[in-house]
Amino acid sequence: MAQPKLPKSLKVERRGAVSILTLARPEKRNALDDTTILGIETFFATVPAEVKAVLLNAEGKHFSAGLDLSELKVLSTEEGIAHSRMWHGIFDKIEFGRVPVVTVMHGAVVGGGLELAAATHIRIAERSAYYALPEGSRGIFVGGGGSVRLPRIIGVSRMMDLMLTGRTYGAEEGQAFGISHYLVGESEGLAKGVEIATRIASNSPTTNFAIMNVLPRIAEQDRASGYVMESLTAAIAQANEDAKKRINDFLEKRAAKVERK
Ligand code: 1HE
Repeated sequence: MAQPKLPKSLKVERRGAVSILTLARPEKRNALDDTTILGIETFFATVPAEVKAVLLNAEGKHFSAGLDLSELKVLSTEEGIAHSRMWHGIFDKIEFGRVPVVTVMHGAVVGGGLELAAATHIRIAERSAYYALPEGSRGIFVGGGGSVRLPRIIGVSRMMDLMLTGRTYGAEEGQAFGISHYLVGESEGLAKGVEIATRIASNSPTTNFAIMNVLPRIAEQDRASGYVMESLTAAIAQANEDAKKRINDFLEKRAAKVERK
């Protein structure tokens, strides 16, 4: 499927099976206005079949300053609910979509910017990255699914600390707390991100689907249901032609070993 036109706050580039989506509104520190959020939805709804993973990154000194506050200041309560529900729908489509998403973060990863990163699957932080949820000091609340996703990543207690005190966590704290999976030097994020996204893109699509869509659901189920769901998923995945070929490749010494380099 050809990708439709996106707003100028988003750029897209292809590297093999990886599509790179870049937040490109650095003059507003990549604040997420409705146009950008709807553009992100369009991008993910129209990822071409040959794209097997997405890399999300951002232009300028900061990943994202979060929600565009100039739009929020005119919303009524009902409009505020609709606005938040719009973010929920779009971020859910990212989290439970077809393509795994690797996010490269640097500078401010704040409010809705952190919520967006949390809806993606693998996060890489450059050393300049820092995290904050300034909603408390702005008199608002997270609205992009942050209260659902972030406690599952960093715990309710740390999220309370971020929101009540307005403090920031640096890149190393973020790495220790599980916000990022990888911590790299300045300007090294893109290369690392492409490397990881390319590796993810080489997995079986069935397994990637199960990792993104089945694993998180099993983790939220009771054990008995989880075991049943796991058996079904494992049985479907292994019966795949692709799985048979990959297993044969290993047995016939054509596939890579699992070695620590
Ligand atoms: C913005 C926004 C924004 C910058 N909405 N316009 N997020 C925040 O509370 C974070 C607010 N932003 C900041 O604290 C700072 O901008 C930064 C630390 C990220 C960067 O500082 P700096 O000195 O590089 O830039 P700046 O001068 O503050 O901003 C440059 C321009 O971007 C300026 O506009 P200009 O027209 O005067 O040039 C800023 O007004 C504009 N700008 N951030 C709108 N966020 C779904 S619910 C989620 C709830 C939230 O995300 S709350 C968190 C909101």
